[in-house]
Amino acid sequence: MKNAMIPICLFAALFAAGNTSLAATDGNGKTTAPVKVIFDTDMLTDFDDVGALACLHALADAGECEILATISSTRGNASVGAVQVINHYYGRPNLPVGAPKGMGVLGAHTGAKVKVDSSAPLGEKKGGHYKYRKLLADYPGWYRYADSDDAPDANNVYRSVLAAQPDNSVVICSVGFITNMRRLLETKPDAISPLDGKALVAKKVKRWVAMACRYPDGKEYNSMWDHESSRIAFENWPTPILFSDWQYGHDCFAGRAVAEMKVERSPVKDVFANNIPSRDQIRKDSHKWLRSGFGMGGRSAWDETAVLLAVRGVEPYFNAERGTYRMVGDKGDDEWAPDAENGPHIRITQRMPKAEVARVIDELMTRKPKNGKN
Ligand SMILES: [Ca+2]
Repeated sequence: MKNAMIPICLFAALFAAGNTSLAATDGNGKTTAPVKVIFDTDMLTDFDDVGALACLHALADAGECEILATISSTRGNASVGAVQVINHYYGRPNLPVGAPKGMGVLGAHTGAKVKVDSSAPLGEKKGGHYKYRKLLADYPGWYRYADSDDAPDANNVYRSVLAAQPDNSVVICSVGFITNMRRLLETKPDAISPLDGKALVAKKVKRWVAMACRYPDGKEYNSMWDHESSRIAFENWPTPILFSDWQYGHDCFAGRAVAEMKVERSPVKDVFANNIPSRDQIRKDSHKWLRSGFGMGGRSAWDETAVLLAVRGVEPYFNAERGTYRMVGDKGDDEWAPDAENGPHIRITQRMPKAEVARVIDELMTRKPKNGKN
């Protein structure tokens, strides 16, 4: 099935009760099932990934979603270990984890040529995957894979989880590179499933929510750094894709409330407290900080908005435009082509004021884990 042939009714369903309302009950008091989510994160340089995973766990604690797996899109670093620390904090230490093999972004930053030496001293705060390696140093025993390369192949995790789920039931939420979606599409039938990757996705996945791309065109981190995978996945993905793009999240600031939480021991608080500039710093040069993705409310909530979209849907937070995001040229540029009738993609735009969306995100991120470590 080509993307352009996705029937309109599939898009209508994205806005219907059960997709857009709380999982516990919809607007009419009808009980709805928790949204089944596979979370895919780069957990590499930025830290809105931590906020996004915190939101997801809070929504799972509330019965609004079920987390099926938490997968890294980067390799040779502490990304899987950092994910496991957060999973442990929320009382879900055994969630399946995985990482890509053989392709995609490697090491401590996007241009890295070598993997992180997990046995090397932590070193200076600047660069070097510091914030995530620090989580592993501060929370020993809360993770299994200090090196993401030791984690299972993301393809096997995706295929096993998808094969075990009801048809048309899984939402994939990606807040990092697109590597794993491309690799999944290219998988062959195996002992896990007689279906190839594209057929398995078409059968089991309801929709893919991606934090990626820049409106109306340009370069965006998640879609740019493994742009070949982005191009292949966007062109061949057999379900609707919803985008929370750079344009939506960049001026939606969340996380200062997390940084200022009065809790003793929280990896979520630690990351936000260590990486958000002070109110005084912002006050002195707000334009400079805005260019870097910081505001009085905290950090640009690119990844957290994707989780909100994945679990609670478009309404009441967002408006939606239909069209196509596609990769153009060979340097990682993307562009949006509006197509209100037949576009296979949706990008969200502002409906509720972004400060209100940020408050929803902050409320989720600051919830105490229901069954976790504290
Ligand atoms: Ca991310």
